Amino acid sequence: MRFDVVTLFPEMFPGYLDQSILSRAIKKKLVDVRLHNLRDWSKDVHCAVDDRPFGGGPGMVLMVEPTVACVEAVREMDEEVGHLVVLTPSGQRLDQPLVEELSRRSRLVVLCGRYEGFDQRVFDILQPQELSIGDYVLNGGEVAAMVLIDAVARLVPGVLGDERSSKLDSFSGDDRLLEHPHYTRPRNFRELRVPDVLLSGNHQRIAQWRREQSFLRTCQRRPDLSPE
Ligand code: JD8
Repeated sequence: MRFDVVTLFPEMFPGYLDQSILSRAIKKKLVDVRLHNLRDWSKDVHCAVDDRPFGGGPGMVLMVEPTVACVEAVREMDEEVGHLVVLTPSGQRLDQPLVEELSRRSRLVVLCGRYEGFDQRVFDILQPQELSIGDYVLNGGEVAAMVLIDAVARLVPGVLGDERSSKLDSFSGDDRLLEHPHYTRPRNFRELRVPDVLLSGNHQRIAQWRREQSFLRTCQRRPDLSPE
C-alpha cells in the first residue's frame, strides 16, 4: 500500500515512520510512504503558500493554486491516481470500519493543512474525502495523518507479525468490544494476583472469561459501544 503525504512539515514524519512495526513494513515493501513538501509548489518568489483571509480575521489560509498544483502533480506520479483524503476537524470521524474501508485502497494521497486550513476552492476542485480523527483541536493535519497511516497500515496483510492479532483487536470483527485485561509475570505483585482462570490451562474457560470481561468493560466504560 502506498501513501503520499502532502505537508508543509515533511520532517515531522521520519521519526515516527522509522519506529517498530511501520519501519518493518516499509523494509518489507508492504508499505511505501512518500513525502511531498507543499512549499515546493509555491507559485511565488517568496515561496509563500499562505495568505490573509478575505473578510479579515486572525490567521492565514493555505492558497488554492499551490495546493491544487501539488496534489495534481503528486497524483500523476503513479498510474493509479489514488484516493485523496484531507485531515480536517470538520471531516467525517475516523473509526475502525472506515479504517478498514481505507485499507482496501492501494494508494492514499493524504493532504495535511496548517494555520486556518485550506481555501474552500481546494475542496470544491479536488473533492477529497474529508476526515477527522476526533473532536478536539490540533494545530495541523500532520499528527492526524500519522494516526491515519498507523491505523490503516497495520491492516495491510503481512504488516502485523501475527495475522490473527488485528482481528482480535478492540473495535474489530463482528462484536467490536473493548479489550479484556492482560496479565504476565509475576503471578503476585503487592498482593494483586493474576486471576486463577488464566493459570488453569482450560482454554475454553479462558476464552469465556475474556469475552465476559470485554463485555463488562464495554458496558461500564463505553456504553455507546455496548451491543445492547
Ligand atoms: C488539520 C489546521 C488547525 C483548524 C483553527 C487552529 C484532524 N481531529 C482534528 N482536530 N484538529 C484537526 C486538524 C486541525 C488543523 C488542520 C486538522 C489544519 N488545523 C486549525 C481549524 C480551526 N485551527 C483534526 N484531522
